Amino acid sequence: MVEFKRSVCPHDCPDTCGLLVGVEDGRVLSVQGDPEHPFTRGAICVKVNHYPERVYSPLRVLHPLKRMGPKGAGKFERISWDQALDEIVHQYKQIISDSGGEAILPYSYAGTMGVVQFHAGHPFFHRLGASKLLRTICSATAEAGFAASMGKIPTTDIESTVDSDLIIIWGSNTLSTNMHAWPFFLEARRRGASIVVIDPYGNRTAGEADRHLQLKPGTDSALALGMMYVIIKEGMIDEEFIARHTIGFEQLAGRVEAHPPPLVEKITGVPAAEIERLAREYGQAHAPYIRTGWGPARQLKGGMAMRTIALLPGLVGATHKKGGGITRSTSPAYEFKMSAVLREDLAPSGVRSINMVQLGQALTALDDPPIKALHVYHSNPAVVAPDSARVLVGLERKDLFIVVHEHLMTETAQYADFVLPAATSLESTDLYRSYGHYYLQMASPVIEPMGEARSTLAIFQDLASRFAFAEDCFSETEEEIIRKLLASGSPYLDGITLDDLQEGRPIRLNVQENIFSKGFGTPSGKIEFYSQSMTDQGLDPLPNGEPSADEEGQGRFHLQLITPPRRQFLNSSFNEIEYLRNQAGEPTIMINPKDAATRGVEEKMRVRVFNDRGECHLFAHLTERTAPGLTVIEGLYWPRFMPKNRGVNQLTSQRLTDMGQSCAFHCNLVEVEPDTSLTPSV
Ligand SMILES: Nc1nc2c(c(=O)[nH]1)N[C@H]1C(S)=C(S)[C@@H](COP(=O)(O)OP(=O)(O)OC[C@H]3O[C@@H](n4cnc5c(=O)[nH]c(N)nc54)[C@H](O)[C@@H]3O)O[C@H]1N2
Ligand SMILES: Nc1nc2c(c(=O)[nH]1)N[C@H]1C(S)=C(S)[C@@H](COP(=O)(O)OP(=O)(O)OC[C@H]3O[C@@H](n4cnc5c(=O)[nH]c(N)nc54)[C@H](O)[C@@H]3O)O[C@H]1N2
Ligand SMILES: [Mo]
Repeated sequence: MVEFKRSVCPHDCPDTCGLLVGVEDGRVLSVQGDPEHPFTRGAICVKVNHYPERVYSPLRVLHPLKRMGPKGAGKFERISWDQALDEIVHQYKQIISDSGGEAILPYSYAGTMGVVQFHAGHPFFHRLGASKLLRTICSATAEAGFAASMGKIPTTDIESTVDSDLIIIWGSNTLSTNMHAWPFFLEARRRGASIVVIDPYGNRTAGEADRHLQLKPGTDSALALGMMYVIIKEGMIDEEFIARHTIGFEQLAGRVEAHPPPLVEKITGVPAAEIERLAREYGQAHAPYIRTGWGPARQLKGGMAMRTIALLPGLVGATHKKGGGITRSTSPAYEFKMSAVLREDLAPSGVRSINMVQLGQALTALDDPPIKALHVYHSNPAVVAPDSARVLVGLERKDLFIVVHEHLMTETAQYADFVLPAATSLESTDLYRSYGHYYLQMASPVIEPMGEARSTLAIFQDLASRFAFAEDCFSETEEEIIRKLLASGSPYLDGITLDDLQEGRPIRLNVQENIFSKGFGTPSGKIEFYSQSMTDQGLDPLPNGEPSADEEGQGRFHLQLITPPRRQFLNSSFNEIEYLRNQAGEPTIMINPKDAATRGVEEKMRVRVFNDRGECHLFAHLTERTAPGLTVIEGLYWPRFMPKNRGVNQLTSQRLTDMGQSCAFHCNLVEVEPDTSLTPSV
């Protein structure tokens, strides 16, 4: 008989869905949404709907494997756990005695968002004295830019937006990447709100919106300043709110003077009349609301872009209007006692940090000591990290020892010396926060681990015991760790216990109806139009409308390229599912018909896309959904499913953004030409 068991989606997505998993005779038959989850309400995405095909994928790694052939050739033999861990420990000890602990680099990100497993390697690598990894690849810039204006605080509850009368979706493909927000926006629309999308291309969400402002990538700060110009000039500001809850209005108003809509049109490509119209709607709405995505921040000046967008609510008092406000992330409300889990105190003082965005550089150019061992888990850097050509040169180094824990035989795993089989979320215990809603949920295993798969925590505890590390953290169970996490004293977690969580249902945090009612998280406690902390970082204290630009190859490569997510994949995950690959279709580049015509490119033609960093091959899709001068590649296909085995991150750069040191994934210049090499398509 099929039994339905509660679980939680572990993937890196704001929605953190409640799941009901159909299990019979210890086998997962189906994965559905849990109708009792108040935010996700029984709906799940097409990806997780196909989860059984991931759990039982022919590419699933079921046993520890040791490399047999040359690096990257994908030839492995099955070995025992003891042999694998003994040999890894032997190598690490050798490297530490030859070159010091810093020659070892952990590389992990958000394969699972479970708080326990996500952080399970931190104490081990700190105790080992390994180089620290700065986990900046995704949200660090958005977070830092937003924090300069409003502080590092939780933001508007998406559920409250049903009372908004103007919803601006600013650089988020909500329908694909945060789909459970959409029903709340639709309810607001049913009650009279309009939905406006601000995005460089006509993504799925723009297709369903009332209006789409198609700005040039990297010009958000200018656009927001243009809106401020109209709001201030036409007297639509909330003076009382500004006096009580903000600082620096006079300086801001001075800066805004230089951004009249006709000038902003030249920078952004958005017609001045459209800027004026949106500014008036925003200034006059009863409860204007902004959903910011991560897109505006994936630019070289992305921190400034997010900071400027986050100042708009301050002009009109939107944060204190029911239904209004701004949502970036909800995660700052999950105030766990992280120090007990991270154990940074175990790290030797002064140990170096390496930014994960610059993996290519770290593996090929770093000295004193060079990286001798790379330990990858919860991430697929051969595909997701920028500047793949450099990353691959690094991974191919014969003197680099690589360990990869994975569910699947990914591109990265193929370079490993040892591949360790990882348990999925359906096979392990964890606690899940969300960055899109305010429900905390715990999941216990619903099936036994497949093959010899083990959880991240179990693997690191076994490695620690081989090093004879004696601290408590190397022997605690998931439940003990969760209990520690909850004991932070945070009012948001007040009253939530392990016992409650073990029942498996989502539990709402103690968030007040207006999340901003306690003020803002900046040094002044107010929204900072003028920011001293920006000055302290050597940055402009006021919003600055200069656009972001890829400086490499200007004048030679004439098309901008953005590389946003695709509905059927989650970053590089879900490529393993044939159904989703078929749904995604062949990898394509969207190009405006005008740009295609001048390059002799026709619909469905195979093209070479290139710049100084690298090249990849895709199929052209000629469409007005992208403006002249802009190309779009949606989704991270595994290189093995791309012509000539080259992924899109061949084209992106390791340069760091202005704030938070993240990656400018959407700030690239490329050229496109017909692919004259006649290899048949994949
Ligand atoms: N189906 C699916 N869902 C996902 C993911 C996935 O890969 N697939 N990824 C997950 C992860 S890890 C994350 S972080 C989130 C990301 O979710 P999003 O924020 O939706 O993704 P982004 O890549 O940041 O791109 C968002 C939008 O920003 C636009 N954009 C690019 N440059 C600019 C710019 O300069 N200004 C403006 N205004 N817009 C710009 C892009 O065209 C895109 O439509 O989604 C999560 N959900
Ligand atoms: N060009 C371009 N590149 C991008 C982006 C973009 O928009 N454009 N988006 C960026 C963003 S927002 C992000 S967040 C990063 C994401 O980068 P990653 O965090 O590396 O994301 P995934 O590609 O999903 O790879 C996660 C891997 O972890 C594995 N995994 C999942 N669960 C577990 C587990 O429990 N244990 C172990 N051991 N492994 C597990 C999965 O099988 C998968 O191979 O990519 C970035 N890269
Ligand atoms: Mo991300």
